[in-house]
Amino acid sequence: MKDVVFDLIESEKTRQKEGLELIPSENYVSSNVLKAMGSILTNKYSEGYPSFEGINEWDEAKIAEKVLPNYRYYGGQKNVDRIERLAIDRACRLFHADHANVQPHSGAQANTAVYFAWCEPGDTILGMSLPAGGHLTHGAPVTLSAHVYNFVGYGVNSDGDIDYDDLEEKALKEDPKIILVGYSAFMKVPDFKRVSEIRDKAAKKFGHEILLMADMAHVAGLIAGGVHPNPLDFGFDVMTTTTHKTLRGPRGGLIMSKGKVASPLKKPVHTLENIPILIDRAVFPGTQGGPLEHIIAAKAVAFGEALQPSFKDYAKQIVKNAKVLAEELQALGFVLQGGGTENHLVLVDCVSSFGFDGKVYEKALDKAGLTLNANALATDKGGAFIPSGVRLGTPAITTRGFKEPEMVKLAGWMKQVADICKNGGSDEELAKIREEVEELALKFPVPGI
Ligand code: DSN
Repeated sequence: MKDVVFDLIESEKTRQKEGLELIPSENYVSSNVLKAMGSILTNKYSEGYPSFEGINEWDEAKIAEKVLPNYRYYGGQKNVDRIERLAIDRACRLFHADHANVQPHSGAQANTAVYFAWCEPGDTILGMSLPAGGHLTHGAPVTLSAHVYNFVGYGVNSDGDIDYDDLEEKALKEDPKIILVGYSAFMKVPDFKRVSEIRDKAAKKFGHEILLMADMAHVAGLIAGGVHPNPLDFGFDVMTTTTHKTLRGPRGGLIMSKGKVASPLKKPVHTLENIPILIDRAVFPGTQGGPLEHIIAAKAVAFGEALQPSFKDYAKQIVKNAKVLAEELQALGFVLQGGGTENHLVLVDCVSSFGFDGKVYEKALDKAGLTLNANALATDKGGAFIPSGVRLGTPAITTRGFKEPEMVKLAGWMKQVADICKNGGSDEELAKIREEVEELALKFPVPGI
């Protein structure tokens, strides 16, 4: 008997093919990534870790043929160990890290593990506040992170950039154990060097080590592709990310670190140098059980793809497309937070642009086959329920092969939808735009479908 779930998957395939995906945190994976995710590796338990011997050798053939010693709690690990080692080594190569933990099930799990590795309950963590563009797990009151740790938020200035003076003042006042840079709705390139200098100053003042952490979930693919600076090159100790956004891998998390790599079996001294082992112990057994080896295999495949020269072209095109889209929208009268973009993401201030909120615009765009999400702005009084803006980005459409001319078309449709909303237009008018969107979308296939 055919399960109705498969009918729904077919229907979702059609939605993905016929519409345009503009949510800046979404992407389309390759058929090889899909193949690894759907493999029999899901049958295997493998709590623990493969050996870290020979790390940084980057000798894939050797890893593939050698049976490695391991730190696992179940037998039958010979293939899983080699796959996980490949994922670790490729992640280290991509991001200039000394060590990588590829087991976090998500970005939220990755962040939780880092906090748990370095902090005691009640310790202070300095992070960008949610309304300013930070992530839920950076201390939003409804999350576990805020329940366990004392999060202090810094904000953005009127240009939409990090308010570095605010960050410095709080770092020197609040005695943080972690300083965290990362965001979900931010269109500037952070000054990692400046934050690193602030950390050093605060560490000197308070007389203890402070962990410098970057949550680069949104821009990891841009870093891998060489079009965004890498925090690990600027004195950061740890970088977390999801693997499914610009990085174009399976849905999951990843933690990269600088420091000494050693056996996770023995509890190390609590120093920054030992952060790789502290993190491994915090992921398993600290906060997770069995790793998802089918997802880890898909991560390895995606990292392999990101190491290819073509990925650099992809990353470059994401940013080029976002810049053209931002310019076109501005030329059509859209007000953008930050006055444009330096990465993959654009934040439209709908209230200032058209006088209606982001939810109204999101719903109308959806009817026209354009998917994005309503988003609060830094200055928003309405919060997450009546957001003034919408957030959109170019990673997914760039994967489909969209270039500058398609950005011009897209901006035009967005303007038409805004005008229809403003003039109280009908669903029929939106459906007409949808037909045009569909016609263009079908000319650019979605990988794996
Ligand atoms: N939910 C993600 C985003 O859309 O930005 C953040 O984890």
